[in-house]
Amino acid sequence: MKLHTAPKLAGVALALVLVAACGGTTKDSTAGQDAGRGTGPVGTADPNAPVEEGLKIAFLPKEVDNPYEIVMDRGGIEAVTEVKGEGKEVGPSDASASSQVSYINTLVQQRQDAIVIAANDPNAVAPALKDAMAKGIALVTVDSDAAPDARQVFVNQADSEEIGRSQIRLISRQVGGRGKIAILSATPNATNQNTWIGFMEDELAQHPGLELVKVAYGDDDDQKSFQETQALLQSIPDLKGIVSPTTVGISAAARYLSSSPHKGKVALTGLGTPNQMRQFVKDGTVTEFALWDPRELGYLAGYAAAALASGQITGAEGEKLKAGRLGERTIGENGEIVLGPPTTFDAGNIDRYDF
Ligand code: RAM
Repeated sequence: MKLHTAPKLAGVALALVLVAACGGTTKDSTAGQDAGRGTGPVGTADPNAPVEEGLKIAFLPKEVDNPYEIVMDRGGIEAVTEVKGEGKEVGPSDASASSQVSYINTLVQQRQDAIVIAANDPNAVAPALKDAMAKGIALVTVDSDAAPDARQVFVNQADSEEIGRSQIRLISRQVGGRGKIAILSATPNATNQNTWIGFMEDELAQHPGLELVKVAYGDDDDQKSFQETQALLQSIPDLKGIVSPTTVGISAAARYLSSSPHKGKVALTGLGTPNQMRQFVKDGTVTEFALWDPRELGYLAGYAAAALASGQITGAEGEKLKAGRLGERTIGENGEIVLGPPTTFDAGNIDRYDF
């Protein structure tokens, strides 16, 4: 039930009247309607509703020091600026399960119009997010989903199954289809990494020569990821490859490998930013890895938040989202919007990317 979306219809109706009357709508002009959001019956979207001006949209990353999340939220704020809103980023300094809860509560008190969150744990944040929605705040998850009933829309970077399966295909190619591999993940609770790892495990059935011997967790902390890499190499002497589906993990693992005797012998792939991985591709530590553009991911989420808060979309399957320079996207099953397929980077193309 998307209780929080319905009273926007009243806001939309009023907005349309205002458009007719004065040629535009602003946040203040519909504020009275917004106060009632979250109490009426389920509504339908009005794709022609104007995006309200002055929307307050907050971005809550997994953790504020993660370079990937910084770029993503910058892209989100860019979108909010384009629609004449006020965007900001606030968040915890660690990616632990409950670290975001107090931030959500503060954003509710501040009466933000929308929250865009990369959830550190699907369930730990759910009660606070549901409270936010009940109070009329539009809720978007991006990058890492929360429980589906605790948000309206999930902006996913790419098809989760394809991300997971392609990670195993990459490592299989790099180790010649045989040998022990390990995964260096982010936190044990991360929705996105756990979803991808599920598909990786599934894909392993197609690669009988590969043996997944351990899943380690670097907690999206650079130092811990570095140490976990060292521990993997010491405890599994015949390890052939590491898959790290986190930009923090793969860059720390590459740094460790690049100055160790394992460089070029133990394969490393995963999800990394070209800017963090460039030197390790050039020095032969890494041959191929993948990612999407985090700036565009945040940008898409910013547009989704503005469209939700303005009643253009409700998060129902089939609705269309107008997303600035990205054009139009259709909302899929379970309120999911997908950015697009990831790119695989190697020595031949990495210099063409700057993020
Ligand atoms: C890290 C985070 C983020 C993930 C990327 C690939 O920055 O875990 O959630 O999407 O890696």
